[in-house]
Amino acid sequence: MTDCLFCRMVAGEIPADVVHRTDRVLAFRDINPQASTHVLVIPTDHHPTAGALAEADPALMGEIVAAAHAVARQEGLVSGDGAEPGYRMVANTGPAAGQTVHHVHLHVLGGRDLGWPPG
Ligand code: D5M
Repeated sequence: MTDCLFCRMVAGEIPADVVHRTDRVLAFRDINPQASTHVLVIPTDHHPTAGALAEADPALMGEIVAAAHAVARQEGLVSGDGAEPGYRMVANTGPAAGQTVHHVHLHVLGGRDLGWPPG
C-alpha cells in the first residue's frame, strides 16, 4: 500500500533504524521511544491489526512474535531461559488503544520498570 508509512519503510522509501530483518519481518527502532529499548516489529506484508493478521496468516503472526522475542534477547532483555529482566510486547488495536499506524506492529519495550496497568 503506497499510502502506508510502514509499507514505505519496508520498500526503503522512508529511512528506518533496522535491528532485525528477514524476507517476511522487519524490526526497527521507534522514532518516539518510550523506554531505552523501543522497537517495532512488523510483517513486510500489509495487514491492519494483529487480530486481522492472526486470522489471515497465523504462521506470519507467529513469526513476528518470535522476531520480537529475538529482538528482546538481542537487546539483553531476556536471558537464555526467557526470563530476567523481561520486556513488554504490545499491539495497540483501534483508536481507543491509540493505534496511529494501521499496519500491524508489535511494540517491544524494555530497559526500565514498566508500570501496570498501562495508560
Ligand atoms: O504506534 C505507532 C508507532 O509508530 C509510534 O510509537 C511512533 C512510531 N513511528 C511513527 N513513524 C515512525 C517512523 N518514521 N520511524 C519509526 N517509528 C515511527 P501505535 O501503536 O500505532 O500508536
